[in-house]
Amino acid sequence: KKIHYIYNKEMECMDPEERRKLQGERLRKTVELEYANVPAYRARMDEAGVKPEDINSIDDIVKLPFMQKTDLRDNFPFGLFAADRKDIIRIQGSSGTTGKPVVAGYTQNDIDVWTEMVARAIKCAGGGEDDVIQIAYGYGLFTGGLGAHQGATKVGAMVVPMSSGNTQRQIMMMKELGATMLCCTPSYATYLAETIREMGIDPSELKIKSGYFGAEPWTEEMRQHLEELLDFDAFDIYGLTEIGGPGVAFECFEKNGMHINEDHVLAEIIDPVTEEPLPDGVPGELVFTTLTKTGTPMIRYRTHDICTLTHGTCACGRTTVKMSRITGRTDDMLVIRGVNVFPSQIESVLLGVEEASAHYMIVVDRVNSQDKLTVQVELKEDVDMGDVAKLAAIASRIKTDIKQTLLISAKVELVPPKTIPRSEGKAKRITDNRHIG
Ligand code: ADP
Ligand code: ZN
Ligand code: K
Repeated sequence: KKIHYIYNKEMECMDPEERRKLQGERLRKTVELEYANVPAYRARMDEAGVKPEDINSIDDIVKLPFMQKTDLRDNFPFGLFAADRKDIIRIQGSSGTTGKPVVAGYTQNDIDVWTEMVARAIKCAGGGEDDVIQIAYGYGLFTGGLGAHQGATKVGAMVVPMSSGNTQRQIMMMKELGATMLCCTPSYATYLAETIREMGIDPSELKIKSGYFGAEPWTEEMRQHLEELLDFDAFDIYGLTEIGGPGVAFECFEKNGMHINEDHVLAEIIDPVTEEPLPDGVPGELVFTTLTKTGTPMIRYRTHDICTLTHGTCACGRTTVKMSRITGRTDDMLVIRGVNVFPSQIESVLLGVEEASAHYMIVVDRVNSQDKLTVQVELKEDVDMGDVAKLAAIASRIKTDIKQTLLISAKVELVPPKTIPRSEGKAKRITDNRHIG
């Protein structure tokens, strides 16, 4: 049942030495562009005493300074753009650390590169002209919806841009239109699959053969559960807005790691403390350099995602390096329904609420395969716990503020003073009951 479809043999199955040469040339070009057009990074290169002329092969990458999410925030919104404003044709973004979203600008070239990366993934799972591909990722600033859409369009499939939500309608359309592939977050896929079963629909009544699921961590157990429910092949797909969105890496039928699109992005694994490169198989922080982006190129961008890399030729024929599933993060970012959430964002919302104390707890559960976010907020001593109407108004105000800042709904529970456990060391602000990783 394993069939190895390859969209771009030349690039995906390239001789590794030849690819390293190509990467070296593209790295040099990227660094030249960045040095010429992005003052913030030029300053950092000057400080490190490195010039574009010092970059003559990919081995020289270690000379270059790192970039971080804070660079995007500090230079928000356009400070890291390397292209002329008139050449930027799209903005995509994700939620960031201070309520300011992280945005990336795309030139036509960048959209084409991104589309190619997703097309490779879709083709790899058997997608093509005969397919009906249902996109149940959210459409909008979030890269999931449009990313999958562009790639599915590129391979010539009949695309059904459902966006996320409206579960009953999703299933009705899936059945009536004969969708053969599904793209969404793994938690939403599981919810859809479970609902399909609850509705008494047998997978044989559907035509779904495969799907790409990403934007949040998931496990091998979840894959097995999903594949049993829908009797199809479920694949992992990885990406991040800063590097170009979903499709940076994708699984093949071997289902043992995601192939990184190495002609477009260069991956490194480093020790997050010493910043030294780590060998294959040793878990560390994933660092990406874009090799072909012109809108917002990123150099040695620290993702905070933890995984391992494996080089070699895969049974599918690809020679591109594979990354393992993401097993954790080096910061306290939570990924809830595909949306990135930092506890500090919730804290800054609560700081603006007069009745709220500085004590809170973020609880994440998985109910019906969907992430549920609950924020427990301890009230100040002088709040009248008997005034039910007032409490309801406070809770609803906090809920609205969280939704506006984080773009995600949370349940808000107000608790009496002195009930959130105090800590003498590092405050424990998160209870994640999802057991992932
Ligand atoms: P995206 O639109 O791809 O979700 P974001 O910038 O919103 O991009 O989020 C990127 C982050 O989401 C990654 O750094 C990672 O933590 C998480 N992520 C994306 N895809 C996966 C995946 N397949 N497995 C685990 N985590 C993922
Ligand atoms: Zn493979
Ligand atoms: K995400």
